[in-house]
Amino acid sequence: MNDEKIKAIPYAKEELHQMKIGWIGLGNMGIPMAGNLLSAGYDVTVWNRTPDKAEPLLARGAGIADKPYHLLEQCDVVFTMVSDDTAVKAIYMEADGLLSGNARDRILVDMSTVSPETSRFLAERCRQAGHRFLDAPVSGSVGPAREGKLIIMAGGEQESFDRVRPLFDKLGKLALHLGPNGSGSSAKLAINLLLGITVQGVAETVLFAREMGIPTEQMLTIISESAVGTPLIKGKAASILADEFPAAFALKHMAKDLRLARQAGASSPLAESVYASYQSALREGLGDLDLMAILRYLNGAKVEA
Ligand code: NA7
Repeated sequence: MNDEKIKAIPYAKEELHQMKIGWIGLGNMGIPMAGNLLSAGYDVTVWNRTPDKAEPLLARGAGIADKPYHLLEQCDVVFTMVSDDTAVKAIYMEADGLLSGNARDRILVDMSTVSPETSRFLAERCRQAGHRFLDAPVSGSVGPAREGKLIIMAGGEQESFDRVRPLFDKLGKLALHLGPNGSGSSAKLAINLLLGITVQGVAETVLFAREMGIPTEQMLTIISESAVGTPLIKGKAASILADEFPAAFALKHMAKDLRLARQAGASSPLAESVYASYQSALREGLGDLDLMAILRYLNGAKVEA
């Protein structure tokens, strides 16, 4: 690898805004995140499989590339924020993919939630192509993404992390370097195991209380004010009361994360239990709703039993 060229990537404070940023993946998370980099004054160019989704960002001054590898040629740092392992591998490895062009010495940052194995695979392919790679998935859904308050868990070389850090600071309230490639993805699977368990725990508690005649609104207040009350539960209360679950974090993504955690070796009683229920909810067509719709699935399962 040509280290001189890598050192030439501008990262001195006054030069940061000269860095050209590429952003791939304009879903629920990608749009507000790329938007925060634009708001911070960065030069951002985007690519999305469905180009129409770029329009709100183009209206705010973003550029658009017609192929992922063109984006890499134009940019110093390229972020990906897409659905899953298949999507991110396609974006890196396909004919028009990031690694198919002639660019060298870039920093590629995958913020999607994928398996640690996929992160290590992409890191190695990037290394072979003369680039550096960070796996840097996030904890937090659309609200924190909009507010720039995500938690970013990164794996890869410390030096790459340090260079990208000012950008992470625009996307999140906390960015942690956890170790070599794959560490970020591993930490993400662990925190999302807790998220899946917590959300199912709230759903089970509300349903149990309802069965005993306790009104849901009051039960949610009790939970929120108790020792286990969290911003998550407060944030989901309106949705539970309305029985409407527009996706802040889609249930299909939680089902994927629990599957990946299981593949990575999570086999505890709770991990097995939530894995099974989110997969069943997915099969019942609840995947595009918010993960809190696990309540609807559990309620249905209770009625059927
Ligand atoms: P969304 O809102 O479902 O958005 C998914 C994005 O991934 C969107 O830009 C998709 O493009 C893109 N995508 C999906 N499959 C592909 C393939 N095969 N090729 C290229 N692009 C693809 O997800 P979120 O923003 O909520 O979540 C993103 C990640 O954060 C995910 O890993 C979560 O678990 C956490 P489209 O617009 O459909 O063309």
